[in-house]
Amino acid sequence: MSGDAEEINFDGLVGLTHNYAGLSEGNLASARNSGSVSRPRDAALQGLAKMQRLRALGLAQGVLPPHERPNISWLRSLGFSGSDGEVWSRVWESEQFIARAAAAASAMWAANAATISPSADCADGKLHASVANLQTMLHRQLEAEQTQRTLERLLPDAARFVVHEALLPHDVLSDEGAANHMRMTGSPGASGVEIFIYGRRSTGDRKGFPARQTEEASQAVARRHKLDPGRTVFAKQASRAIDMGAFHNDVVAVAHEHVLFYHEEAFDDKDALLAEIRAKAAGFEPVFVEIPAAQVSLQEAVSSYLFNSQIVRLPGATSLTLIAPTETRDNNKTAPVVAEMIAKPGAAIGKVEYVEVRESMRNGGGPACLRLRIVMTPAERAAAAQGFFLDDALAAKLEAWIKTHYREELAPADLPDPSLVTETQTALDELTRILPLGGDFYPFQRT
Ligand code: SUG
Repeated sequence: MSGDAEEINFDGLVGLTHNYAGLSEGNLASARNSGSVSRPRDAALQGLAKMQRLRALGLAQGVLPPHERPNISWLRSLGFSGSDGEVWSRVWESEQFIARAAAAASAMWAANAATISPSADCADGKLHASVANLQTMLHRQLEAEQTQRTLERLLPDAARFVVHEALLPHDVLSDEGAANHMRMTGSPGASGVEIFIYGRRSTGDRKGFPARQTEEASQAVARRHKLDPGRTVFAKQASRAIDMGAFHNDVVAVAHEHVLFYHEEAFDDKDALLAEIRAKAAGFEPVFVEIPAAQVSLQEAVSSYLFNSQIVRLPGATSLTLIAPTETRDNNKTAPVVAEMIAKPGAAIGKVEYVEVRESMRNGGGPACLRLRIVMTPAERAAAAQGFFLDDALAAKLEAWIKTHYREELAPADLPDPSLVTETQTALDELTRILPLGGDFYPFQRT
């Protein structure tokens, strides 16, 4: 396979209704900040600044659009009627939980949009994407349909790309996308070992916080992507990690190229997992960078989001770079651990860059949650819709668009305001002319 393939991060642009509604049981930050005043404009600018920072470091970067929120077409399907503004006012009068779900800007966490398998791993030589059903949380399940449209716009060439619909949204097939999927490889374009981490099998008998990924869903995605069973690994996340607030695997582990960076207590049977990765790795020697619980407890891993970092290889670099949240730098347990790790001679991860994504962090979304990784060969990159790749001109347009349309603050009491509907629709309509989305991308444009 092509040695020139490149992993491209596609970040979700933070939506105009970014707010703290406490919608995600088991996500401690979401619960803690429930009811706080959010700052949508800062949130979107922080996300854009992270994308630009990675570009400045020499990496390719893409962007994915927010979804239509408030989600008026969904509310109409529940029987609310009248003008769009009236629909929005009426749902708040009788169904506040549903109203909050309809306002969530959670599509920003693109790591949950889909699971991606590069063409080098798939038996038919195509790049496969499976939209995640996100069925555990009502506000997140609403994302699947629009994500499908986005990925079909981004990856339009059926001869090269397969975009699979979300699995049937049921408890047994619960799927949260790339947040529970890792890939290890000698170089991005070579075939790799795909690692699926699930929290339970079937409906399970778990007490505790919800396990959002089932083994059945992971197996189905691997089958659909035509992965080689000899290069595919399935492993269970430690239940204790979930109960301590690691609602996705990417809160306690992240992999890039030959390196797996993880917390000692992330997995149910760590030794079996590492042995299977070693046995299935062909053409490269896996490196396991484990952070012991004695140095960073699970609780500190969750509050600092150390493992919700991106790992990247900067052009020409011999070691990898950790793109970590500033919360990791400001935590007196994790900051020295990172400093020590990168200072070791011959360290696999030899550099750290801290990024500020505070508004997203306060809902449990760190740097790694905000991006969907897609490994593309040069031919695939050329076949993808070019308007989703960030350059300075697009970044300037997006920045101006955010500054024009986003509210500075959004308090819980502001959400029922019917002018929020007009405001968001006006902004999103304009966005469909900045990104290659077209005049029928959002449901409100089709009615
Ligand atoms: O699904 N938070 C998201 C955070 C997703 C983080 N993604 C990854 N780990 N990859 C979630 O729990 C909170 C919304 C609110 O409470 O308003 C929320 O949906």
